[in-house]
Amino acid sequence: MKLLLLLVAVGLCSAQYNPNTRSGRTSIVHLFEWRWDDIAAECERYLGPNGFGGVQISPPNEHITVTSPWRPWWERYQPISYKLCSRSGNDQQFRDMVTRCNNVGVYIYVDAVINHMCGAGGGEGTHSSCGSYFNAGARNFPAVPFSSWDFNDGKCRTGSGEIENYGDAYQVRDCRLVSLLDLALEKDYVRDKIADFLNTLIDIGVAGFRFDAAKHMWPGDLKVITDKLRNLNTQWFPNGARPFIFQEVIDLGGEGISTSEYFGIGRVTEFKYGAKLGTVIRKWNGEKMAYLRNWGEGWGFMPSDRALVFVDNHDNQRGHGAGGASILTFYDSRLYKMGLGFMLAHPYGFTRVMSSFSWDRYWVDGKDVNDWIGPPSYSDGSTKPVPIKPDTTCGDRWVCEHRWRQIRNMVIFRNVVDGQPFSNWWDNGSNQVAFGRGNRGFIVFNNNDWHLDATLYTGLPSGSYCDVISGQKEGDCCSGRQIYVDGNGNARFQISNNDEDPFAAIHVDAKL
Ligand code: AAO
Repeated sequence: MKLLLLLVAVGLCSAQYNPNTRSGRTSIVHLFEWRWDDIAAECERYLGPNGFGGVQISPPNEHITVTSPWRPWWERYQPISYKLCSRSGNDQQFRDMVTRCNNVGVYIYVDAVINHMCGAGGGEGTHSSCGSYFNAGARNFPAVPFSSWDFNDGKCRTGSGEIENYGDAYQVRDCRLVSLLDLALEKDYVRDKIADFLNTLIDIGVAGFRFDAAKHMWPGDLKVITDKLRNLNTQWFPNGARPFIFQEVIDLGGEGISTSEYFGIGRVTEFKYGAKLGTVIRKWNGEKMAYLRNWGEGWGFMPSDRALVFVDNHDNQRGHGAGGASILTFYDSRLYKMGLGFMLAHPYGFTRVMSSFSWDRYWVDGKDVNDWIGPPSYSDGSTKPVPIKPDTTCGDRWVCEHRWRQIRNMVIFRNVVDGQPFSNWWDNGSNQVAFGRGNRGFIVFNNNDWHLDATLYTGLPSGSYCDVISGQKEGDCCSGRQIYVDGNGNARFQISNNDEDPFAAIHVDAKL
């Protein structure tokens, strides 16, 4: 009995850190601004068959609509109510997506915007995605309902009512982030409204949440809210399964708030990861890939089992949020693929892949003034579907990084090596490095300006393997280069610095 209680207690403690992905699926993809109908189809035709664990979706609840003159992507971060109609689709489409994705073992993670409602200057009217009336000036959101009692206006102590100094934790939590009306999460009424919203999503069948702007909410308030959440829907998840929680807390060091304050609630975004990895792969500040030998906690990151990691996100790929110019994106595709390759091969953290839409960047004084541009859309502002071309890539401005062969195959690599230790590191003291994952996978990078020709110990069983970066195993054939591992586990790798992708990866499921 004691043992049972202990197991239950351990289960409860570890619960919100567990992504709930189906066994053998180890990454999620952020299908930024995709419509629910397209996500449902993508789960069935692509994500399920290729081993993706889940999808982070854009905020599903009612949001402001901004036409100035075109609709920016960021309107979805300005809630008007918790009704499930958004630029991505309505309530029925949302439910259909969750059911269809869950049925193929790809789970849905909701971007939950619960820190605030729309901006103070959002005006009055029904310019909202379900047409609900609101009045930002009067703090009136009748479709929830929230009124002026439910906001932090009286609590914030800066003159402007805005966050003025990120060194002051009180300002960051009690004042407005870029004028967004800050909800009073210490009020039971507000907490209950938010918990009701999240519980509705849980009952529909979602597997977890990204807490947007978690840094701007007191950890104690988030704890009370998460304690009100129900277990996941047992139609798809085990009895007692808790929602996966990952919190957006930007902590590059040197501010008033640190990520560790949030470990009691769930996982936390590790923003140092993409910022540092970008610096290393770009070889800025004297960084070299050889220094990645102790990547992870050794670089001052949070504990691996608390971290949600990514190369770029929807903010820092366009200069919002944090990370700066070092962040790698699809615009730097060659380096980007290497960054993703490294992240997906390395055991640190729970990994999220970004899937973007492109826009025409236009730099004025070092800032991209087109950073607001929304997803491909029709003249009435509604989002266009994602067309799939015969070569399996996406059309329009949908980038679909998750469908790039190199990235998709590394998502599979991570599944194949799941649970295996980081092993057999090699480097040339510069930017040629290699490492394995136990006896199941091995990866080699050449980020130097010269040829790599090295015989390395891989730890893999002897045989011929197909490199899943230059191609992949198709039946008994390999469409890319072949690597031969000898009876001692050694293999010769030759990677030119001029290769389309200067890295190679092999794993036991790509053995010929
Ligand atoms: C839009 C307009 C605003 C307008 C507002 C209301 O752009 O002009 O006032 O509407 O009408 C998104 C967009 C916003 C948009 C908003 C609402 O990004 O442009 O505002 O929707 O529509 C902070 C937060 C972080 C946040 C990030 C963007 O801490 O939570 O800003 N990310 C999330 C979402 C994001 C969304 C929101 C939150 C709001 O992912 O998409 O906004 O729901 C420092 C701090 C960070 C802070 C950054 C940026 O970072 O540490 O916490 O992020 O500043 O202000 C170095 C430092 C690093 C520093 C960074 C930048 O890297 O090391 O610490 O520089 O200075």
